[in-house]
Amino acid sequence: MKQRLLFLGPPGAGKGTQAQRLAASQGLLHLSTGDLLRAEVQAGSELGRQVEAVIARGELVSDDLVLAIVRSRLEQHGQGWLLDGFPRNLAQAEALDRLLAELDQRIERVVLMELDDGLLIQRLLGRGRADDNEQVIRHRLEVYRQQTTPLIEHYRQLGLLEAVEAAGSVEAIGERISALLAD
Ligand code: B4P
Repeated sequence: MKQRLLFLGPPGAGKGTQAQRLAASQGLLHLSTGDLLRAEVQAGSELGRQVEAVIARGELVSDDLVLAIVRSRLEQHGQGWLLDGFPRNLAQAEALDRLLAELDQRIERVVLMELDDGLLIQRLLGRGRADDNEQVIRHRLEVYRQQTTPLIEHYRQLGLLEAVEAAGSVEAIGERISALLAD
């Protein structure tokens, strides 16, 4: 099974949910930039306060900060990993390509989770995190369309992309993803 993975998709598609399950069952490092940024907020540092304001608006946190977080984790970890919610724009994807070349590692598969806006909004409103109100969700979807969707073409051209329908039960979607990673 593929060991170096990237999960891509709109907010609420279930990247975190599936990434956590798969990483636990396969012993992969689960690297969620969203979780790491929220941990910084929880820590209550000055940096955390800045991050909190950006997340609350539904914007992206600065590339430099996110890259520093990812670099420190990947440098400490030579085994399999699953990147969830990173990269989120082309600059981050290009920086990741450079970082992986430096570490002599490469992405083996990119899983694109696809879901209609109606279901995305429903799921996020149900989750009820601080940045899950309808106005901010709509802005996050817009940011996704403008900044993150160019990555679909980037990874398609590299021959790494596999799309999966993200509607259905958590288990059913998990089975679809495992089937894509089997060889
Ligand atoms: P993230 O933490 O990445 O969160 P997300 O995209 O909103 O959610 P995800 O797709 O992981 O959905 P989940 O499994 O939780 O980003 C939050 C913010 O952090 C961003 O807006 C940005 O500000 C910042 N950020 C993160 N990474 C960044 C980066 N690289 N650069 C800059 N800024 C960055 O599922 C959603 C809900 O659906 C849950 O309640 C779940 O239980 C439910 N669900 C999941 N699967 C389901 C299913 N099959 N059926 C029904 N419900 C389901």
